[in-house]
Amino acid sequence: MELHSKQCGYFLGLSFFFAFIAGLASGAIQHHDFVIKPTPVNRLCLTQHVMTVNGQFPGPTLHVHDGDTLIIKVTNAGKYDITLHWHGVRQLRNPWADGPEYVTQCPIKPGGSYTYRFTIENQEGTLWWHAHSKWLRATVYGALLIYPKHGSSYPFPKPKREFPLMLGEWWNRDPMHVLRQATITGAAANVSDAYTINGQPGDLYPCSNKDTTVFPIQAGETILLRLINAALNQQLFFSIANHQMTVVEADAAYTKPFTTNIVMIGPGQTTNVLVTGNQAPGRYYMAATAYDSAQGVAFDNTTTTAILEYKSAASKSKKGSSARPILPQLPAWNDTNTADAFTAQFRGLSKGKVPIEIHENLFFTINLGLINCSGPNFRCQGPNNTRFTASMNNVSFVLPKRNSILQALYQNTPGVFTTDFPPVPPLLFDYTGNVSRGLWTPVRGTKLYKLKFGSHVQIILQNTNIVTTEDHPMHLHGYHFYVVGSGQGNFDPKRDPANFNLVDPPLRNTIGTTPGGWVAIRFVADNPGVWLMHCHLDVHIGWGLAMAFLVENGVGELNSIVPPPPQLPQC
Ligand SMILES: *[C@@H]1O[C@H](CO)[C@@H](O)[C@H](O)[C@H]1NC(C)=O
Ligand SMILES: *[C@@H]1O[C@H](CO)[C@@H](O)[C@H](O)[C@H]1NC(C)=O
Ligand SMILES: *[C@@H]1O[C@H](CO)[C@@H](O)[C@H](O)[C@H]1NC(C)=O
Ligand SMILES: *[C@@H]1O[C@H](CO)[C@@H](O)[C@H](O)[C@H]1NC(C)=O
Ligand SMILES: *[C@@H]1O[C@H](CO)[C@@H](O)[C@H](O)[C@H]1NC(C)=O
Ligand SMILES: *[C@@H]1O[C@H](CO)[C@@H](O)[C@H](O)[C@H]1NC(C)=O
Ligand SMILES: *[C@@H]1O[C@H](CO)[C@@H](O)[C@H](O)[C@H]1NC(C)=O
Ligand SMILES: [Cu+2]
Repeated sequence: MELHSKQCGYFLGLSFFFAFIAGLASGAIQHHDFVIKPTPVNRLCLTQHVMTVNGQFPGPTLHVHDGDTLIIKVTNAGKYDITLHWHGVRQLRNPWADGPEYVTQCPIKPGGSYTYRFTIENQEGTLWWHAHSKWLRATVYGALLIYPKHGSSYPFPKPKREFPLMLGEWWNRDPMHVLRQATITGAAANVSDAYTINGQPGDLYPCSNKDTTVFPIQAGETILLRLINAALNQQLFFSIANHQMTVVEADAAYTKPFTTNIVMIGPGQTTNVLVTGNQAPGRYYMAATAYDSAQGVAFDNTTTTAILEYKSAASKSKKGSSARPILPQLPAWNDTNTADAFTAQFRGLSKGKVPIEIHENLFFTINLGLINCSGPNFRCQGPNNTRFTASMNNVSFVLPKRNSILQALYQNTPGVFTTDFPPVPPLLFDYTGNVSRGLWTPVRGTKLYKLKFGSHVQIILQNTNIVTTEDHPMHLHGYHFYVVGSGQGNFDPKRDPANFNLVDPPLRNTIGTTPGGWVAIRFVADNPGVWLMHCHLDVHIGWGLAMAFLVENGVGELNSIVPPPPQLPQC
């Protein structure tokens, strides 16, 4: 085993499978200090102080190998409560490091700190980290790149160069103020002013030209782009002028390669693509714009660009002699057919086995909703004097305030949560048809669903036509899952399972529910803890589009939650 330059030291574990016992890891140990602080950032002709990690926007990229342990001390030198989430890291038996505020921990208060310790176990590829409190992740995010263990390699030829390509969303206001305004008014939040690629909006926006992100390529070589959708509220289409992309991995799981002109990527998802420099040397735009499936709802319809630049063309462009790069053709903002056709192409290359026998057959509706409003007018600015809400199985998720769910579970504190989340909708109705207005208002609660350790779980995520149908990118913490099927309309339990892919379904941690349709996922509940499942459009989480699983301990210490780390923040 060789020593990575960034690594402070390493231990040899007995073997990889016992790596996590008592914090002993088979990989290297990396220490990082993350200081959250307000930092001046200039975008779109305006300088704003936004929260960053270590003054960097986007935040630092973490480079690790499978098996490595990360010890990240987070100090909050900002003015807002904050937590960090390591999106897609399984955190086996270690929910204490997962991060969603009031779910697995109380937030880190201004002036406070908390050290996240976790080991990457049997995962490779592109993941990312982000704040998991309110809307702070608008600027507090970065890439988490997991390379294969030393001595092993990718299941495709090693690319000449690799780049994270993070899609983001930018407001000309403090995103926390945008959220606060929406919380007060009950209306949809203001849409963003720009999308970004690695923090830069690109040439199509004011005052952005000179900082447009450039990705270098040499004629004939193949590079790897690690796409991450870090936008708060928007699925995005991405394309590169004149260049095809070969998808090889998503959400840190390898896929059977397929070639495409267009990628659709939802918030929370990652997609690795290979790009070959097989066009006339020059400069080509890469661009991303909204895929929006909701009816009659405002969205940011702008386009962010970066430049794929052949090295032989770079010197010419510096002299200012080159023409404007050509733009790729992007689909229309409402092109659900293209979005769904892209997602349907994924096939897994994973070593694991799809659960066949199912112990927990769950059916969750994904609903928007409206609350009839009787308060003062300024609080009722949703459609027709209402406030927006959202729910799963008609329960709008409420975060506790006095404690985190995990701490309450560990300390046996009653009154923080209940375990009566319904396994099926409390009311049967024509989910994707014309839903009677009387069904649009959910109940509120902090309801969890209990799973026995090791149980085989299937969930049908059914989109509904309450207010509007819409593609919701659903993310499950602590797990990745097989996406075994999807379809239009209402799921039919008699007909649809016959078409499930139980041979080579993709493994994901975030999957969209096609507007007015359903998606079926399966996983083995082998990771005890409290694990949030939620829509990764932050505007919807705030409305309650979430639930959580309580996965019970198995037999013995090796199948149980590890003890909490020292200095866990208190509420
Ligand atoms: C921002 O949202 C408020 C309502 O919350 C609305 O009145 C206002 O027009 C919005 N501004 C923009 C620029 O969309
Ligand atoms: C984006 O939306 C604005 C406001 O609705 C509209 O004026 C503009 O034409 C749209 N732009 C594009 C490129 O669709
Ligand atoms: C997409 O929106 C345009 C208007 O912007 C409309 O003409 C078109 O029919 C819509 N397409 C679909 C598939 O809904
Ligand atoms: C608001 O009310 C109008 C008029 O009654 C109706 O046409 C519209 O569908 C309503 N909108 C919503 C979202 O309920
Ligand atoms: C939907 O149902 C409501 C009553 O529940 C009815 O007034 C309305 O006409 C229906 N709309 C359609 C398009 O069927
Ligand atoms: C809310 O108001 C609408 C009429 O605007 C009505 O159809 C619906 O039943 C009401 N919902 C509740 C929960 O009171
Ligand atoms: C949700 O629960 C409320 C309160 O019981 C009820 O009025 C409403 O019809 C339910 N809606 C659905 C979709 O189950
Ligand atoms: Cu959503």
